[in-house]
Amino acid sequence: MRLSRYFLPVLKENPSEAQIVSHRLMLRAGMIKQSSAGIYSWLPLGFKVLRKIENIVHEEQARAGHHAMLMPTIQSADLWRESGRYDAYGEEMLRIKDRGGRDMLFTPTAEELITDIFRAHVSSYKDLPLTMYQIQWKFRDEIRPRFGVMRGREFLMKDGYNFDLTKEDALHAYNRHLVSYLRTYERMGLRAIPMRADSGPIGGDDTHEFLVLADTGESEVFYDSAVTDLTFGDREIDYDSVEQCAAIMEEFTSKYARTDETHDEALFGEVPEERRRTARGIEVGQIFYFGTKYSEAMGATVQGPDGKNVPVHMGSHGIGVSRLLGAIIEASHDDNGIIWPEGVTPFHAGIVNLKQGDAEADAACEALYASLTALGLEPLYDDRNERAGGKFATMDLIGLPWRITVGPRGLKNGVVELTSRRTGESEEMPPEQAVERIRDIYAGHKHGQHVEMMANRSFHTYI
Ligand code: 5CA
Repeated sequence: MRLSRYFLPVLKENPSEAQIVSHRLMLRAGMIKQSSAGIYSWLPLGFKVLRKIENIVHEEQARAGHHAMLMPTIQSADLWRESGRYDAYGEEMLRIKDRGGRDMLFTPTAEELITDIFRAHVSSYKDLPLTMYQIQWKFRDEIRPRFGVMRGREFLMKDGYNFDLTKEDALHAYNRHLVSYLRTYERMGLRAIPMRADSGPIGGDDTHEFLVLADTGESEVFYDSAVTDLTFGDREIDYDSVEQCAAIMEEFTSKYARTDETHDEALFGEVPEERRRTARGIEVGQIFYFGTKYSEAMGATVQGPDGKNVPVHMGSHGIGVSRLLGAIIEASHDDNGIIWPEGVTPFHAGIVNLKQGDAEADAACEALYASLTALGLEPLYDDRNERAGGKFATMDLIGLPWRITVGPRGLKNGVVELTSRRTGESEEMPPEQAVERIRDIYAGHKHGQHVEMMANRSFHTYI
């Protein structure tokens, strides 16, 4: 992409309505624009990152054996009356009437609709286990939408639902989700810690939230500092293996880590004092096992091996896809702007031309642009007629992890400059070498950036 042709409405001033850094930077970097309280348009740069995050979620869901699907945002109230949640959900649910006076609603979550699909089509235990998920917009009429995409009213969520014959099978599905979420967040450059939580309006006893530690987080959390040393890395695991998933679940959840809703002072007191931490966190996902709550209420049964009909055991599993942009920025920025982790960066590298119009500099930039593009990478070339300082400020603000700076002086010696956004370190090298370095960084990137780029094509060919 050439910046002169891109739509990147950056703001020089700090927007006064933004209280936290991620909201401020998303507005300043021209990623989002508020349309009404807690409802945002996604401008090209923000939308690109949103799609990258979605792609990682899709890939990791596929790896765990879950099936992608899509359900409507507007649903009939009737199903919600069956489960008893139409009244129970309260003011957060946006209720609508259609022209025939029928009660409709904008989905805040989709347990009822998926259970209705299940009961219409599945009647035997032989079709289990089954997990389906979607990435779809949700609406919750939050009392206090704030912090930009962090607590929106309209927000993008991955919601997945498992159907199993027995409680044991459903608990395996729960563990499998936990494992796949660990991997999902790490690919986004995040450390999200599973913490025992409260189930709220979804219901059930077993639930963990995934929290990214940040001072601006809305949740108060208590944990044993040993949990922050755990990483999933690029372990190969068999998601069908009950033992492997249970072992990872045990490894990541046996140490004390709880949100304030489930915090237990006495238990916390058993953690060695020097490892006891109280902090704030951003909830980027939550998994639930709620057994037969919905299947019993809505008659979702299967015939078991003994010929008897039994309600299926279920759970639901959410990832805050749009909230993740805010969480990643809270975890990765400096005074000059965003610092995107390689896994989610909107462009792989920026090219800054220090002297637009200089024949040699222009040609070198064009050559870099063509070489990176030919490798399947997406560069952002700042080809505007602007001062170098302004170009650097824009690149720093929008946070591309790598920048190649090209100027007549360097070119006289046959070199360009490669700069890391994270460390600020620069190195001079011939242009071909800079291209190779960027190629290697993304090829060697954790969990296979190559696979991710292939998926970009298959999932979102319309971009
Ligand atoms: N049905 C279940 C799981 S699919 C469910 O709705 N879970 S949830 O309520 O925990 O939401 C899942 C995730 O969506 C949360 O962990 C959070 O990351 C995100 N989320 C929830 N409310 C908002 C909001 N108002 N703005 C942005 N993200 C939100």
